[in-house]
Amino acid sequence: MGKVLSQQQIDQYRDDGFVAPVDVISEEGAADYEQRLRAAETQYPEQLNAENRNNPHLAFKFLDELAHHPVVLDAVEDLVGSDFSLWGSVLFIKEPQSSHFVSWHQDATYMGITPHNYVTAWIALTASNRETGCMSMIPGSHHDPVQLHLETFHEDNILTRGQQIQDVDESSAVDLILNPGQMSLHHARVIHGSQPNRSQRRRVGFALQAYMPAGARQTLGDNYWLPIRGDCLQPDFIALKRPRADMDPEGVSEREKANRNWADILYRGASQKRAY
Ligand SMILES: O=C(O)CCC(=O)C(=O)O
Repeated sequence: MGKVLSQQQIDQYRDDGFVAPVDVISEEGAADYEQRLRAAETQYPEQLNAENRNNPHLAFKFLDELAHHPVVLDAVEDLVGSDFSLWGSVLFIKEPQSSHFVSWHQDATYMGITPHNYVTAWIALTASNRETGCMSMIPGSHHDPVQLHLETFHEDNILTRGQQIQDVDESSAVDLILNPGQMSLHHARVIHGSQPNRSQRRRVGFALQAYMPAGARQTLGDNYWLPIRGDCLQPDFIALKRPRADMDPEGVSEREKANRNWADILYRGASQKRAY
């Protein structure tokens, strides 16, 4: 038994590479965060849009709050131990009746972080289900190495390179149905993807991507990290700061620095580069 996860959930993560659903905040709490997000998108459209969706927790206090939510951190601790930091975050938003999707992929492929023992917490701020385009996972696929990804750059594919693993056996896929305020946790190598949002509602996921246990390090770019719990920093780590308010100028510049570094890593050697 962990601090938040049951022994069965911890075993499921080890065996399958993911666990869901885990309650984080109430549905009302999630609706409140979603409202704050919408207000921030309206007020700062150049800071929060489909092409500027990475690391918003470094510039917006209400998202930093979610990244430090004790239930999220306790669940992560149950999976990776008590010393860990946060690499980044992504807002995965699918507008109502939009064609955007996420192809089958493994996060570890282009992240540049080794070893692959890190975990993403994906928090649903609105309902994530088959109709709105929830994530699906291939159980046990994290036991295999990183597989060949075809870089499609498909315009509806939300992933940076539209990277896609071919010939995935979809018959074993598990859909992660989440109510607003619930989260899923997934391993760096588990194969996953998601379908378009065919509903009239927005699907908003905030992915803390990812929490890294002590010892994990960036090998392709600068080692920028947000220290989270315990003894998590190494000598060449550069610690990022937390924002003191929404659009705190220091936070905005921390985010820009981290985003430039992340884009360089994600597009290293790519034949094309998109705006995010
Ligand atoms: O939000 C989605 O549909 C996909 C997110 C994803 O691939 C991830 O969090 O690793």
